[in-house]
Amino acid sequence: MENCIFCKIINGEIPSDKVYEDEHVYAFRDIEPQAPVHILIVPKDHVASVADISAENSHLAAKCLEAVGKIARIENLSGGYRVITNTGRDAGQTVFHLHFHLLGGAELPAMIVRGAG
Ligand code: DGP
Repeated sequence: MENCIFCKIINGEIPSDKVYEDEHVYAFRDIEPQAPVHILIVPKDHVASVADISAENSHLAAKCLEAVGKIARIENLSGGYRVITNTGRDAGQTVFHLHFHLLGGAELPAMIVRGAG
């Protein structure tokens, strides 16, 4: 999609530190890492967010989630990791191309989904 920064990364217009790629998925290191390992896993086809997942495109989200375990093994995240997807303004989504943050490599700090921590 025109003017989508992640589409430009996927098609090579903008450089990225790629960690994994297959037919449907592209994964690269986040430019502002919030953990020792912080990878963004995105579908190659443009979907704006979880709110836009439908019966027609849900296989793209599934392919991203299938890639999570593979990438975690590549990155040696045997101690565990967190997967986050921000959806919409209130959640802090800044790039409107569906992406899953894969965070790990250390004990992660408390976040809202972890309750009192
Ligand atoms: P979110 O706030 O959930 O929409 O996360 C967007 C993430 O994308 C944020 O952690 C920073 C990252 N990001 C934005 N622009 C670039 C870029 O050009 N390259 C890379 N590698 N990451 C980017």
